[in-house]
Amino acid sequence: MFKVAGKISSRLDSRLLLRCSSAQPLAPCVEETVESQSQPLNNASPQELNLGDEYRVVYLPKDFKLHRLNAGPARAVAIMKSQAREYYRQLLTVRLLESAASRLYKEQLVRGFCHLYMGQEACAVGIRAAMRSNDKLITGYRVHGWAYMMGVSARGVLGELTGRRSGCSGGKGGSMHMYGRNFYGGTGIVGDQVPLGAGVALTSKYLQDGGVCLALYGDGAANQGQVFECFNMALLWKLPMIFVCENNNYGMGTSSQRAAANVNYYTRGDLMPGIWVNGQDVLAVRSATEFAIKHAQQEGPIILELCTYRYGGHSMSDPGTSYRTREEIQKVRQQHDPIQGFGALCLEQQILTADELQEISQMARLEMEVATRAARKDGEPPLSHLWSDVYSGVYEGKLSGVHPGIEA
Ligand SMILES: Cc1ncc(C[n+]2csc(CCOP(=O)(O)OP(=O)(O)O)c2C)c(N)n1
Ligand SMILES: [Mg+2]
Repeated sequence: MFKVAGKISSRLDSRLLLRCSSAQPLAPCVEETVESQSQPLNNASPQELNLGDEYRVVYLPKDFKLHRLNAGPARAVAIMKSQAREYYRQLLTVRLLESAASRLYKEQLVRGFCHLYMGQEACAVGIRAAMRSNDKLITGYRVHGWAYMMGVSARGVLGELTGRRSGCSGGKGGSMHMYGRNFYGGTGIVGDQVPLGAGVALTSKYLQDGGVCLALYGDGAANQGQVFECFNMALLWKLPMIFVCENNNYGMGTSSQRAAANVNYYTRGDLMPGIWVNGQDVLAVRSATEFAIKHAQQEGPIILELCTYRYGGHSMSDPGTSYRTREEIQKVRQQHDPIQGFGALCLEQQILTADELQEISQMARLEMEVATRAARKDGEPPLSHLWSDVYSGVYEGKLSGVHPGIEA
């Protein structure tokens, strides 16, 4: 239990501030240190921070980098105890979900492609924490964790992977085709989520629903022409859109250094503002997304580059060690892991106790065990469902060349 009273400026007691340990930059962008560019500490008002009774104010260890912006996201951020519990639970659950997916794949219960999100969890949890109920999101094929974050149950995700009727797409979508409320998936074609996201943002603008659309794409996808076309259209039409480049340093078997002439993805929108963010820090991602949502609504599109790292290969069929070293992966795991980092922060700031972290972990493990069991045992969709869900209406038996099937 902790309570702090008074104005934000007086709360910024040095005891509450975290400072970064200055790591030497190596190949992956997660190793970078950043010169200070952000706003002064007293830029955020208590109202804006929406403080509860129990909270800490944390000073983000790594600064943001700004492109075409005079001021950036708040670096002094408040976190309530209830939020800390939830973020830790979500970070762990997304990690455990992917471990379960990996196990099921190795048991050959998941067929086809399977792209895991391990290492990038803070991106999803931080963005989700900042999103409002009318904001929308679309991402690529690395989608399992995102489906969970957008309201699909662990059973719905794992059941979809194993082709069960209990899966979130009825067992017919598989690894890359998961959807939810305000969640547009799940797309297998590299980069195509960006124009689709621009369409979603255009719809929000047209309907004046007050929402913004976040379109997530990788550093590899960032080199596609369609992404630049969307930058242009979004700027021209002032779309309420956030382009989120999850820079995990690698495409499919290639490092970003070899594939891109400009690896500063946050600067690649030309006239469009952009922000570089430490994507391993859930609170930095939350702060940047809150800033970007306001910007997208009031001014128009903006780019967030989330500097992150994926532990696994590109997909389950890629060992992920032919284009990077095991030592590099190990180093990021040990020094920049988003879950360990957030857990350590909670302990250091006395937001949560070791027992509380342990309890959250046990609950998350239990949830995943139950979901995994269901994903192994739930029934498959019946044969009669083979031609349903192709069109939005019900056309079974009415289309030429389609014959009624065998009922289950
Ligand atoms: C249009 C298209 N081209 C190529 C592929 C094959 N492909 C799948 S993922 C990928 C690399 C994408 O890398 P990145 O955008 O960095 O995302 P990450 O896998 O790192 O999350 C490629 C080339 C594809 N699916 N679609
Ligand atoms: Mg990548």
